[in-house]
Amino acid sequence: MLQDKDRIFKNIYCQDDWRLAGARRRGIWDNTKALLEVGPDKIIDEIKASELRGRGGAGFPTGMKWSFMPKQSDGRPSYLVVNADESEPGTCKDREILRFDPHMLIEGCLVGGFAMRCVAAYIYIRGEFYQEAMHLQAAIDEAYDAGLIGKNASGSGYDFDVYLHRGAGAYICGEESALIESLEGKKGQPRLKPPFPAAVGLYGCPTTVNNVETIAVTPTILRRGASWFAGLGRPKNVGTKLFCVSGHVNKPCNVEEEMGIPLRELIDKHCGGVRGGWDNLLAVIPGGSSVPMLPKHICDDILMDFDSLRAVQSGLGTAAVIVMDKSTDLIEAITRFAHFYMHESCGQCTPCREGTGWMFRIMTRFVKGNADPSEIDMLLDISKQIEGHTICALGDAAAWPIQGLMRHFRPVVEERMRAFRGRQAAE
Ligand code: L3W
Ligand code: SF4
Repeated sequence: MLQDKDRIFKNIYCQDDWRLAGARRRGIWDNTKALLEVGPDKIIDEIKASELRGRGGAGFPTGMKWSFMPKQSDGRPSYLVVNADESEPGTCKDREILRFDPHMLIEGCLVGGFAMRCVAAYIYIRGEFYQEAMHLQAAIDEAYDAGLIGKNASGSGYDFDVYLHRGAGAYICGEESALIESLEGKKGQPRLKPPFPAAVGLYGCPTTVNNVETIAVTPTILRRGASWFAGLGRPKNVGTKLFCVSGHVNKPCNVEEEMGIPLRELIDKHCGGVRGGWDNLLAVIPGGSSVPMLPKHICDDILMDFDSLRAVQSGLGTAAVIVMDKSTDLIEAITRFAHFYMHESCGQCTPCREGTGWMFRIMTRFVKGNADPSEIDMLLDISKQIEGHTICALGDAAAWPIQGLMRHFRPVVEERMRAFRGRQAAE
């Protein structure tokens, strides 16, 4: 279990003031100039050495991503874009940073922006996050007034602006290239990659898109050293992580823990255990709605990190842990997700646009049991036709929860169909 001395996020429950005075008490903006004095390349080397992986869902190595940005300008400015469009069902970790510790993010923007030679950071915040946007804007204003950002930011001799942009409630705008389109004032639809944003991003300029949590942890890593961060967790899965635990636990919570904590320890120590006890557990979705669920026997000793969860055909995703006890209708739960992805598909790719609706319609019949068992294979076939055949990961995200349900709970689905036929025969 993570010790208090290793906690990066000290105000996720707003025990202290979120404004500048409170932030300074927690060590934020403490001699930021010294962090920058080592120069951009050393900062990127340090972030590489820390082995930090992106906290938005994909786990891409942050230092490597930063190193893709041009070292010499070809006349185009470079930008940092922060993805604060937190919309993944089950996920509410960035929200706590935005409303209760916004200066952590702003200081991270300065450090990351400086390392990548960016002129500005654009923070794209989910439209529904009204209070968060108000807090963040107030904190940005405080940082300008105190000379921490803007001209000669923090006395570094470097000019750096931070802009806040509010989204309008589309999940797809959390996909980095759709987010860039939306920032540019266009309809939020993902772009084909490559080119990746580091080559052609916002307004056609070199851009890095990072998640809120990723950017927020970087000043602490620089202050405490890459080896401290890399020493927490497990090889290639290091550091601390914010977990959001919801569903059938006694005390749902957001908590910072060491990467690689056993799922059972996370639930028992921080959430008061599963409702009705561990034996009442049916399944867990370990990383937000986009990753496949895991049945109890895998949950018994699974570790919460990128590689452990990938090894069991799931993923850490956004570390949004959705706990489902034996009272859960898993078919209905996954059908609810299917509806979500159908609704949020931007409609550009035929497999996603048509397939998400098709899968949802089949799943609604599966909820009742009004289907033939052979349709399970047809549904899986449709999911395979979507997976990997679309412009962005939303198609995969729609396919995986259904595949996870059938991988682990196919007999439950078949039994529902048998029961339906039995009822019909009796009528
Ligand atoms: C340069 C290359 N850059 C990859 C960059 C790429 C991006 C990052 C990761 O999806 C997942 C998704 C959701 N040269 C590069 C390169 N990059 N190769 O690395 O890229 P990628 O494509 O692996 O992932 P992604 O499209 O960013 C993210 C899953 O996360 N997810 C949902 C997340 C939702 C939220 C939210 O609500 N806040 O984060 C949960 O599981 O399904 O699989 O920057 O440019 N060769
Ligand atoms: Fe749009 Fe779906 Fe294609 Fe993504 S996969 S670009 S959401 S249609």
